[in-house]
Amino acid sequence: MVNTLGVFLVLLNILGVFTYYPDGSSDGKFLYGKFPDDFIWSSATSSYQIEGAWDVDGKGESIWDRFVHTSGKVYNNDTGDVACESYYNYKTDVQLLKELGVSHYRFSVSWPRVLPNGTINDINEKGITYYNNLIDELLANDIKPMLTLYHWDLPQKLEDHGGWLNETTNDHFNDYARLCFQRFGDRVSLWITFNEPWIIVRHGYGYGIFAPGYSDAPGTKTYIAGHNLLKAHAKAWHTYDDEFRATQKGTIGITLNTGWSEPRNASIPSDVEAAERAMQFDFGWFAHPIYYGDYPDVMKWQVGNKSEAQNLTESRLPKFTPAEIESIKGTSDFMGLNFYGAGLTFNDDNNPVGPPGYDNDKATAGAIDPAWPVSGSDWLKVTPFGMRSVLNWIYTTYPNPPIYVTENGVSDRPSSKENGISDEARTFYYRHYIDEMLKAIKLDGVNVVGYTAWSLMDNFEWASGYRERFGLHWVDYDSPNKTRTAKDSAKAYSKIIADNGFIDEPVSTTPVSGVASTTVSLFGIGLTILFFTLQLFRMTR
Ligand code: GBH
Repeated sequence: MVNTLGVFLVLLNILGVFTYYPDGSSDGKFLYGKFPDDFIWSSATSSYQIEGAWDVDGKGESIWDRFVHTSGKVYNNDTGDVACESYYNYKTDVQLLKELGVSHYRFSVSWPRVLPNGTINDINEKGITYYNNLIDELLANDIKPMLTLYHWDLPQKLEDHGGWLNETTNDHFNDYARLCFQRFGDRVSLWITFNEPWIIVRHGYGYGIFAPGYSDAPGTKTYIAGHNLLKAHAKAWHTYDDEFRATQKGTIGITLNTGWSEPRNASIPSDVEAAERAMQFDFGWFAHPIYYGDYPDVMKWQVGNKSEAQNLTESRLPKFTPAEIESIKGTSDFMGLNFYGAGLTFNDDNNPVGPPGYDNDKATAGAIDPAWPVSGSDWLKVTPFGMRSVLNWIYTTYPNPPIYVTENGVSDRPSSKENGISDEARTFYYRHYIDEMLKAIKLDGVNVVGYTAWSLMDNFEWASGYRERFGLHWVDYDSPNKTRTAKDSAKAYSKIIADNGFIDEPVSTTPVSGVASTTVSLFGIGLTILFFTLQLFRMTR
């Protein structure tokens, strides 16, 4: 039976109908086995999402403080003013990590907490002390810090001078980075410059749905901000490389996010081309300069042509000087990857209809398969196969960099604490995404060195406020200490860590879709035929 279905699905793949299986895996199987002995297990948070204490002990205002205090920007007008109050509860957080059994903790430093006006002229020692205490507490519990310098909370004072649209911000970032290397580098050896430049510029400068809230009508701000972020990243990398690496012996890289763009129909060449173009626009935009010095050709081509059609004399995509190309090339000791889910991609020359800009330049559109299990976030569908695909794409597109998965996780919107803690859907998600990562390592030879679950606990989910919960731990926002309670998924993740993988024993997981994941059933075949018919229907329309 298993083989019959397998052959059937392979045939469908050859026909190009779809390249993933009804259980959401890449090959219809669950792989048992262990991760490499030195594999790193971690969990993550970010400063603005958990710390609270937004105006305490000399902290300066950040662009997110300003944004959330502007009515109508965030769901329910929620703010991070208080959040999980990790500024006071950090010792509890460290105990949660210890309980999980992780070897690393990925957190971020709030730039305006240590430099209230963004510049080195005014150092807030109380802010430094907070991070020193956190780092010491981690080390005392045998957990290594993985420190992100910038997870979106730019000092508002720098925004007042143009923020990431003004190149002088790069120099301030470099000063801030150097200060962190000086003050924390004796105990921190894993550094991430920026978290998700793509989100920073697309959401913050293109659509205005994230701080600082610009809408990019002329289609230039997004690219200018991205250009500056890349140069700021390279600058900080060189500062570490020149001044600290020899003594501190750490590594420093960047974290990029991408979805996985699966061609909507693998037998339609324009779908295949569009999916690759989407990957280049989403991930290649930042990764290509870091590995090869410059933007991907397809981006230069698309933005150039579209700019010409607008009668502009120059492309809206800025150009690097030869010296900049040289200084950006090779500036990531590892690749940090934040991955959440896949989508089906096809060509769309007019997407979206409207003003020129990044999405119009990219000229692709996305769809989802209605069979994919949903999450608490509209943008996130449960698609484990995407993890293996994206890791393989990075492996083949770039010179086989060591990859840290720096975020992966799923949200829900439970109606009660009880429902929130019995989070089978999250357990399903983690088991299957981590298993696809295991396949990428074991079967495909991808150099994945670590994995980070987002998030250690429920927290302020940006424009979605507190409605969407991503935590392995439930946070009681109404309780005085913001009490954290382990969800079932925390226990499941702990077991994976303790086993360093999946031990071959009968496990029963309840897939969220209701389709049995490990038992191959007739229902699976029925579903497959349904997809097939749907695809045919789409092709003949
Ligand atoms: C990461 O962002 C962040 O690093 C982390 O802080 C965040 O909490 C986590 O993942 C979960 O979101 O595209 O219009 O639907 C991932 C990027 C940011 C993508 C929010 C989706 C929603 C707005 N996500 N975005 S929209």
